[in-house]
Amino acid sequence: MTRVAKNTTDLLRQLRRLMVDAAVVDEPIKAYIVPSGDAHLSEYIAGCDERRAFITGFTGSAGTAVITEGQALLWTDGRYYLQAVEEIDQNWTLMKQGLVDTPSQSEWLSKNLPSGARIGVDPEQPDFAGLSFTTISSSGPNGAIIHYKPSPESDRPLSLNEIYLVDSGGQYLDGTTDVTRTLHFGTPTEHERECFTRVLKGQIALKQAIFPNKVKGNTLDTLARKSLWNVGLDYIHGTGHGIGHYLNVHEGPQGISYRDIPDDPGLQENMFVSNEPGYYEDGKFGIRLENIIRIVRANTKHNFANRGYLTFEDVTFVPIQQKMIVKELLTKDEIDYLNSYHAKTRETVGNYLKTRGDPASKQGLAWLTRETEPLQQ
Ligand SMILES: [Mn+2]
Repeated sequence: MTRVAKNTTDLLRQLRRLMVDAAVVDEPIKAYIVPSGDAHLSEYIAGCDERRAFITGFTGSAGTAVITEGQALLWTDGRYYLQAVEEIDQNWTLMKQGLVDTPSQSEWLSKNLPSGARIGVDPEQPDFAGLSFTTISSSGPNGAIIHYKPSPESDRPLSLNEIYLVDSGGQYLDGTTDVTRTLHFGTPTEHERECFTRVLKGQIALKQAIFPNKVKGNTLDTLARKSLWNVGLDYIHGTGHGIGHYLNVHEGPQGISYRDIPDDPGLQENMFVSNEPGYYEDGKFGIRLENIIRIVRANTKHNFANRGYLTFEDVTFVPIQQKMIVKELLTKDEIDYLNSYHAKTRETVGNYLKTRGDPASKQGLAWLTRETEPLQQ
């Protein structure tokens, strides 16, 4: 089979320009590594993951490219020496992996780069496959429409005087997400803050529930409403739905609702459900807070009838806006929960953002740090 080498002159020129572009990297990158594996480190990968083949022209299943300002090198093993020679153009140097004279990538980099030089690695492609449902992004009275879908006819500009609600989720190869946050960009009214705080108290009460194995979600629903009911408020949707794993974002049979779910088999370890109480005032605003929670074993002092006891752990980590909270309405236990939730959010999301050097991630990290400050008792 005769192969034709891919002309990579333009591609390399573009990549080298990006490696020093201040809008993309805050410090110039001296070497850029493009591995051939996908996000799962598989050797045989889908077309969309063929980044190394794209930049080098070499289509074999194993190989790593290293690009510096002046050189472009391809490491591959004995199975592919001949194929690589045919597929790479004159821009590339073949590094025959496995021969005694061939340095490893790290040996080559440490010998050829100045000390302290920055190296970039093509990020393992995120597993994002698409949205899990149409994003609900609603301002002011649109927020009171529980399944509001933005449209040119109903769109409203964001403002400093109205509550903003966003409910969004994605499909990832390793899971499905669904998260709602409610924010105010100006100064919320006392009433809006009280309603928000009561919704938050409901979300915390459900998250902290301890319950016997296989009780129906129906029996827990009241916990999420109690603080609203106390002052004569309520919401007319269920509190939690099951969620698929790279499947339907609403997936039964389990659920947490004031309505009876006839085929609910009862809540069991390792099921995932949403925890999303809300409050809506027609023509004015909508409030909803939604996390996905996982059912885990609880450590109880007793174990009546040997049923086993369960509780929930949070798997969604996004800050809860603190200006919306009336601290005096929270118990010490609720403040402790919120502070530990925010500490975990800062750690989990913050550590991820720190591994990325781009300006947007830096901005995100500064925002995250501000929004997860502990609430003083
Ligand atoms: Mn949901």
